Amino acid sequence: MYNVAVVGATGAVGQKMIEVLTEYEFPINELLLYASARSAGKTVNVNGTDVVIRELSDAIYADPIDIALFSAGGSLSEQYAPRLSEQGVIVIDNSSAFRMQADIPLIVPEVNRVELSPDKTLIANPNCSTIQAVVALAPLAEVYGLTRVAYTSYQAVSGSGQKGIEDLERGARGEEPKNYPYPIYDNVLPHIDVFLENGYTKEEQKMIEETRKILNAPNLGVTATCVRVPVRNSHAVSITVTLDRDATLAEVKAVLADAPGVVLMDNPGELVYPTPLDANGTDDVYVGRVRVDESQPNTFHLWCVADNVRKGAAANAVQIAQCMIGQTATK
Ligand code: A2P
Ligand code: 11C
Repeated sequence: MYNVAVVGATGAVGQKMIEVLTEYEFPINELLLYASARSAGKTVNVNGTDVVIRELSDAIYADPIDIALFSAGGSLSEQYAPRLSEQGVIVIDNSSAFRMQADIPLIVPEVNRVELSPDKTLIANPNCSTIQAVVALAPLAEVYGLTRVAYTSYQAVSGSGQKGIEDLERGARGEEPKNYPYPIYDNVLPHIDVFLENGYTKEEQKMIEETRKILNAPNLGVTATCVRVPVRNSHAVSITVTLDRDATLAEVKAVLADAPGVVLMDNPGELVYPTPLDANGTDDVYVGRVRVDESQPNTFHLWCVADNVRKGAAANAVQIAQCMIGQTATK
């Protein structure tokens, strides 16, 4: 049994972490919840027990924590996670603060859990749109090798946390947005996170770099266009993938049907393809619309959908924790 901390326990992802820990019956001795001074002293009912929220401060270093799940933003992770991990706490960080550091594992259990080791106690949880895409790509990478990947994402407002959801609701009431620069209601925005000098957004750059790191393919050609859509929850990613070796459509579908964490939902004749509403509340990655890209050799299109707050964040973090304590990752 472990003492488990959730840092950012009142946030969209933090709350889902608590829910997933309970649902997966994670072996918890004591659950310690941290948030800002605004929330300190409030209680959260977990499995019938009221847990008091603590204010995040240096006092955390003296608290009896075995495993800490961080989702309170990158700067707080930078401030607290390294020292806790040096003290031997297993820290799983949902921010982008450490993801691209060479000595820090960036883990999606279905793909690269072998990179976990007991002495690396600070572990990064990837970006939500990257997680679902690599779950679909990894089995193809293993069997055929990948030459090039092009993503276009359709990302739900819950990816921006509560303030994204509120902007969608504001728009539905005819009010102006407060979080996004333009209305998200009745609209789509080709803009997630800040713009970089090369014209990409930071979200696009994250998808590119994190894909290469997780698939252990530093030279893989990857490009991305990330788009915010007026959907409350669950991201979709359209993937165009060029394989190193020849494959038929039937072979590609068979590999995906067998892949861990993937549910193939692909029967256009019966109008079977995944949508965000299918993925909500689940931890699988749904793949459909698998077809040959007739414009280029050895290239396939995939449409993949997953719950960005669960598999894209909270559930993936808890699954990493399960791997670290030697449990089989649950779904
Ligand atoms: P709080 O609710 O007290 O502000 P989200 O990503 O959904 O916006 O959630 C952010 C999470 O990070 C919340 O739990 C929030 O707590 C927490 N948080 C924000 N700022 C701080 C801070 N300065 N110290 C501790 N936790 C913080
Ligand atoms: C979004 N993917 O949908 C983002 C949210 O690096 O963990 C998660 C950002 C991150 O806006």
